[in-house]
Amino acid sequence: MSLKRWDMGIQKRSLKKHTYILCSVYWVNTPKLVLRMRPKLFSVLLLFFGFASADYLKNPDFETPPTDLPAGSSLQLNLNNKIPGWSFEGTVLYVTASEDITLPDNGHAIQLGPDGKINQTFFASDDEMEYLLTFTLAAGGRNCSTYAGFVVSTPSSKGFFNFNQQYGKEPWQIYGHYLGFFSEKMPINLVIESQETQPSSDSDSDSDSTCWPVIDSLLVTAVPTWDGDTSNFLFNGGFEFGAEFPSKSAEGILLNAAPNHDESSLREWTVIGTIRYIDSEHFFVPEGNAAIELVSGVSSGIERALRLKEGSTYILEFTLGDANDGCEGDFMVGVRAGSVEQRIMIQNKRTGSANDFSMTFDAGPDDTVISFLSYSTTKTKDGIFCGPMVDNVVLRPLKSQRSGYKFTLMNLLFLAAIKVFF
Ligand SMILES: [Ca+2]
Ligand SMILES: [Ca+2]
Repeated sequence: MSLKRWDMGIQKRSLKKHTYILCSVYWVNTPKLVLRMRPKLFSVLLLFFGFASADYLKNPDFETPPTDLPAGSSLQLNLNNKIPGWSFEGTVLYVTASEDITLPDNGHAIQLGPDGKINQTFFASDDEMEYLLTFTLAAGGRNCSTYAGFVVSTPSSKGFFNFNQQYGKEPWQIYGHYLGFFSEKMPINLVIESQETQPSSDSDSDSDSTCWPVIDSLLVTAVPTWDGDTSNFLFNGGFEFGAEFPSKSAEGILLNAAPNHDESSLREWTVIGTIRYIDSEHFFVPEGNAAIELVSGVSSGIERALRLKEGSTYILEFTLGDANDGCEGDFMVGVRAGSVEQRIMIQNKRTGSANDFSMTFDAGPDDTVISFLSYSTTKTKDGIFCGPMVDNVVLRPLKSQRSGYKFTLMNLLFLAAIKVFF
């Protein structure tokens, strides 16, 4: 009999225009024994789960122009116009990339003026899924003293966004947003409505210098719910589940504060302040396809509370470093696990480097809070906020980890002995 290979049992489930793959790992010769994936292997395998976006939205990039549109680069729509796939109200303009409005893919987009609103109803899949949105928000002009924003809402969620010069060099930014938990082909009304921000008290701005927001390239992603994995008590500790990265995501995806871990586009983590969701294609990511960067200075971070067995000892392992994005200065990161807190100084080598850390703690009677907070405010030489990178956060019982490694080692020795003698 063969004792030489792992067999990967793969279940492939197809949804309407949506496919994801579930993987499980078995040792071929011990069919009743399902070996737990080690966290690193688990994180890598998440890449193959492929929670891909489907074509939930029609005309998500507005490249199918409104009907009855005369020539021009920035046109206010009226009752004679229809935006394919979308309904609109109030002041809505169809804009073309120009010197005043820069878009990542050039092309066209929608600008929401005063009381401007667009909406589209899309249909959820049969299965119970979490829905996330990625979109591009562009500054609607130049020399703006204030940036009006917009509210993105569904029946289950609401988020306000406005352009913030502190988070990127480009005159556009990509944001992620949690839409809700839907199933059974539910109709979901996605509404995007402008909202003017109050000028700061020391600003002499008038209404002419308010730039109204431009929206483009909406991407809806369905993420399967996850029942957990005992090799890591922190689901999504590798940050592989989150808003989908568009191809032009060289500055990552900005994630605003999320009120709790359920309503977060960084699945299962509460977001504090603003963080940047970064991909391995454009940033240094120690493991897998994604990590996070704490970018809004002091108190920017992530948090997760969970119930652990009182009196038991746990180990929290994690990776901290720099994302190789031109950030200057060293980082101070506060890591909390229950009653234990450490402040860790990270030397920023500015080349994309990382170190692994761990800390042990005993669980108390209440929910245990795991958090990573930035205790430093750092910027690039261009004045763009940046900060420490976090990845590969693993929480598990200290005893299980030790016994798990012994178990694996004993099995390997046993198998080696069989191979030698038979
Ligand atoms: Ca477009
Ligand atoms: Ca990762």
